[in-house]
Amino acid sequence: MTETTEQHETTGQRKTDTGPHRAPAHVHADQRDGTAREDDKQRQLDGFRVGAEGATLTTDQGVPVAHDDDSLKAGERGPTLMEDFQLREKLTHFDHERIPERVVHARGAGAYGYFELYDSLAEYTRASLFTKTGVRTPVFVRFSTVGGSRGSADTVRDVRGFAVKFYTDEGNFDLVGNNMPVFFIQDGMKFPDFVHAVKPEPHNEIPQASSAHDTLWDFVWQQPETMHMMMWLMSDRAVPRSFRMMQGFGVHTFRLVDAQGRATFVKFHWLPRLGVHSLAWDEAQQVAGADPDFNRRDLWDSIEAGHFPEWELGLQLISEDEARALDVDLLDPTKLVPEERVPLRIVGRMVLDRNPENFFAETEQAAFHLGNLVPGIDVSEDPLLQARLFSYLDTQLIRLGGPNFAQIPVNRPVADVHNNQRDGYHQMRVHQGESSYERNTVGGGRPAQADPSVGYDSAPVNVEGTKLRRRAGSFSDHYTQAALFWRSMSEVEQEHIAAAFGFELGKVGRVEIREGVLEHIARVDTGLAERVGSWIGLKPPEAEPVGPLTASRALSQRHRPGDGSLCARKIAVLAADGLSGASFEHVRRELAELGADVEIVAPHAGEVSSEDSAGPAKPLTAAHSLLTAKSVIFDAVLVADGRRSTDVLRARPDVAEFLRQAYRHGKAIGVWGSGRDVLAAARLNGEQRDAAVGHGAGTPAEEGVLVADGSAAEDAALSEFTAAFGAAVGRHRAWDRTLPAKTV
Ligand code: HDD
Repeated sequence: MTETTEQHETTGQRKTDTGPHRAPAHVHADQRDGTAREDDKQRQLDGFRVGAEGATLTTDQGVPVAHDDDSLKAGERGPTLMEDFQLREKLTHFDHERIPERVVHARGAGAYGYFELYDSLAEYTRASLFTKTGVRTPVFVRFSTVGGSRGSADTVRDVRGFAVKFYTDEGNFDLVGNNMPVFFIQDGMKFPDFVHAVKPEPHNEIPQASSAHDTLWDFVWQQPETMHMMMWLMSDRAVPRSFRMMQGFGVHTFRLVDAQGRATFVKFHWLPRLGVHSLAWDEAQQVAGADPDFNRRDLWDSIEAGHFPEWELGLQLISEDEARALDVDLLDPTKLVPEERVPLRIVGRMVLDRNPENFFAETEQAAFHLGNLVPGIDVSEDPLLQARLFSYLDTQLIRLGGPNFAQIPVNRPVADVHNNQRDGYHQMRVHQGESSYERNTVGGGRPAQADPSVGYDSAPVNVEGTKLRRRAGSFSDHYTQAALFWRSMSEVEQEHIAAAFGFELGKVGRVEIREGVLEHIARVDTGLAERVGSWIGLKPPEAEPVGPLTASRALSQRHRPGDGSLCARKIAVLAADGLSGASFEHVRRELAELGADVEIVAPHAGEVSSEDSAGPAKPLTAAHSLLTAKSVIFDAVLVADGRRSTDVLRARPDVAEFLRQAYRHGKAIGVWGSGRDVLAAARLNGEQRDAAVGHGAGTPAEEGVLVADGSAAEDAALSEFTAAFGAAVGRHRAWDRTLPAKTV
């Protein structure tokens, strides 16, 4: 233990908490010009960070260990002695190294950063985080899947958790949301049922991290309030390309409360700078095998590379009067308020600029709680939200082993903590003084209750009613918004939704469940039910269409393309010995300048020989062989020029498959010089490709397929090609190319 840690642990939350400051490793100097607040959390964590530089191995008691390879035995070949305290301590610690995984959202990845307010909401709330413009409030964010175990794959079809902990100067505020704006159920009473239904089935614990099984769809059949959320779950939103490319939503309606106690309903939205982008379902399934850590790795790598993920925070602010005029009940978490009806007010941005240093200590031990509220922010009467207020604190008690988990470094507020909550497992603070109760005279009346002007106060909401167990009548329409979502989708998105229903119901064994769900789908849209029915061999029943027939453009991912930048997009360059080094370097440099991560994939990893017109040139390095790199882990593919290289590539079936797969998944494909021959040999789409090859530099032969003519030796032509290719990658996919009518 370092001196700093020792000092920290005995001084608790006093000002000495903020140990020696170390600049976050990956934050550029010019991005550190905010107020000091941004660094408060990192300074606090510094006091807990322990490095091993120059250290000697010791026991937990600090006793130096000189021999760590053998246990203490009675004779060289004799039994191990009970008195071997080194062995016992080592094994005991190891035996207890696991804590229960989260009962939902077990698999996740987190990062630190800051939230910066640029539009004050002082007219609505007294929360300092939403009133002091320019201030950077530190945050820790954890993204997650919901159903899978801690070791499950990232790219499964699922909702993604989007939990943000704001370390404000008034205490921690947690916004524990998802990447979808609605939820499966309306009342927390059904949460354990829903989770039991979606998790692996109890008799054989199959399937892992998948909703495609009987019990989940049985639940859907029996509980049609799920229908709106099931539309989202069957959509591309459930297979995000990257955590950096997801929207986030607080889901419930909350309240902002001003100093006079006036409350305004609020819904929180996070908008990714890179736009909202997804994987193709076929691709997502393959990535789960090729790189189960795909989303986690992407988050980590982009932060390490300095491409800091960024979101804007948008709020829908709704007064009590406006709420009454809406045609949805704001307390129903299966409903959203279309942005066309209540536009977003963009108030700030969140940037994630630092990876945790230890997964267990920080990400695994992070404890979020919907009830972590700060003055000026309050909950609503949404019955799902109300149940959550109980569940989060409760679950942390078992998961983190006692009531002192708020003292774990990642969970500690940067605001001072003083109260009379004492003792319990793992108390880290040494409280001084004789009193541990409030009100007291023995301890000088301290800690004293805060002045009402700074203390937390609930919104003075009028509540009265008769005790009853009943669902509000205003919650009863389960189909209109599901239909709104369907009608708002582009042709490609609709195609994916229909196929997803077909896939999931196709995995359901009981025909009565398929039929029951198809009836619900028919009530959403008969055309959709026809398409799903054709996948599962059932004729859908007749159903009246729900009305009114409206659409919300804002619900379609197509309307959120993002800024088109290539931040940490992964591009594979197919090449073999003899590639044209100069043109490769030219293309690589220009794409890297746009932020892309360009890697050579060759028949073998390691050194690849290169040539230019004068003969052999400086060898290049292949990051992957064709064995370790599948097309699915890249965003786009290029085939490099170089006759010797392309002669090898065009004869290889794995290269053809690489290109065909990228093509099927709508990815940008670019070839220059003799790379054209490899594209032709791959016959991406039957014979069609042969005819298409032969356009000028940067001219798309087809959407997202770019071919540079000749040897593309002239720099200008190659730059034109690279720019056009970069733009295609920035558009994420040529999705229309993948529509069934357009593929053979
Ligand atoms: Fe929950 C974890 C989001 C409904 C009970 N939830 C959890 C996490 C997220 C959400 C992002 C992971 C936090 C982390 O990264 O550690 N949950 C939601 C959203 C919901 C929702 C957006 C609906 C709008 N949850 C919900 C209900 C209940 C819970 C109705 C129970 C009544 N959720 C939990 C939990 C978890 C949890 C059991 C598991 C681990 C944890 O809390 O810390 O308490």
